[in-house]
Amino acid sequence: MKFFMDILNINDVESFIKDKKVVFVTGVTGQDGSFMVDYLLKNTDYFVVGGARRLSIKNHENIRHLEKNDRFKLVNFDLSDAHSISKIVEKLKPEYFINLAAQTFVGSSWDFPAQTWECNTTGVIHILEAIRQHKPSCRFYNAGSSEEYGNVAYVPQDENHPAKPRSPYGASKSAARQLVKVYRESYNLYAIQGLLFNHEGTRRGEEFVTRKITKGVARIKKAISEGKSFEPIELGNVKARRDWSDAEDFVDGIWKMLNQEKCRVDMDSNMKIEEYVLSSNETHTIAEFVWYAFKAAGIEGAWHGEAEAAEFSISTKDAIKYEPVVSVLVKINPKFYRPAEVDLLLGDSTKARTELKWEPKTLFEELVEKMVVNDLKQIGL
Ligand code: NDP
Ligand code: GDR
Repeated sequence: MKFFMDILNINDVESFIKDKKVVFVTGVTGQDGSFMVDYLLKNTDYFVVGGARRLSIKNHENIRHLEKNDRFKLVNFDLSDAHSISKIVEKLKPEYFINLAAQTFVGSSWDFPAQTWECNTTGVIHILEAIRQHKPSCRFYNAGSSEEYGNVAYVPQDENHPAKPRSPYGASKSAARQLVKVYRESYNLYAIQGLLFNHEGTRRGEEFVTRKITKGVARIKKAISEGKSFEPIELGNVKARRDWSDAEDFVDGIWKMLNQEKCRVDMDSNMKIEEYVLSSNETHTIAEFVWYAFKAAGIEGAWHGEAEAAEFSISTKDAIKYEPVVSVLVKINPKFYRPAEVDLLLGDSTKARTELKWEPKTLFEELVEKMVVNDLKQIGL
């Protein structure tokens, strides 16, 4: 049965807070938000309030483990509602506001360009305005993305790379970055937008390519182990390259960006705060991810063919072992192609590693394996 936690009205949350110091995190039903809450509960003494919206089909699986945590509450929150955002900041007076909510799926941003803008850009104005008016000392983090780089000008991409977005999503994040900068400089707010490359994990949404692959691998592994036939995984552009890391490593980087030592200064002078790239500094194609994911499930395969005719199938020696159920494991379906693609992302996070002493702990192959093992476990393997 799907799990659902009570979402409180802001006035009800006030009674839990009393004089406690609060961190407000949005997007807590998603991947990063839920990991951020776990991180804060483990590493700080703050009371954590999560923003979540009302859903007709209720699914709070990523925060199920927090149900009985007495330092965590959920409050009604929607990026499109300026009034409620203002009320949240006014009543909670949070020390930190960490905005990890967004319309996050790049592919859908062509279908819903206005809604993407409304959430990812206008929503950020609502937050900045609320902070400016009700708690200007609140430290604000907004989630920026390597999608802002888009059609990259050079490789690897660092903090100085220009914005060249290729999707309504990338454009919405790029505009939000400018707004965060304008508010930071105009009102001396501690407001930053990190530049985060792809990060994945066991709570990754199922439409993103990594989780789609690892769930597909688990499904196929189960079919094979039961001697049944299976449908291949269908993907779009498998030649695109991404710089993938573990989301659990990135929440630490976000918290470090929000607590830059040199910024603990008087509030009268303009604060010198920096925005940072977080990345693994490695790049892999989707095709490589497929290979590693099947390998993690004990299935050796290889790619054959080009473009729409490309297929990933079980290697010959294993095919004999699996006959007669063996078929193609992955095929291309052009319906997953995007109107415009970001072909190559490769980050350079030297600045974060040097100045914040931040470093990703999980390597690419370990990340793939962790996701596959989790999905195998979820279906009883
Ligand atoms: P998810 O898709 O896992 O989570 C998105 C969250 O946003 C969900 O909790 C969702 O709630 C919430 N949300 C969506 N629309 C609204 C709205 N109108 N009002 C309130 N909440 C809303 O994303 P991630 O955790 O992966 O990403 C976190 C942030 O980091 C996002 O801003 C994303 O754009 C950015 N980012 C992510 C990267 C990645 O690789 N993961 C890389 C770079 C940037 P619900 O459950 O109700 O849908
Ligand atoms: P991305 O992630 O667009 O990088 O955005 P996604 O996993 O959706 O796509 C990565 C690459 O894989 C290609 N691809 C497919 N993608 C999906 N979703 N489904 C497929 O079947 C498929 N086949 C190939 C895509 O074309 C693309 O090149 C993520 C999100 O988390 C954003 O919110 C975040 O800002 C960026 O990462 C950094």
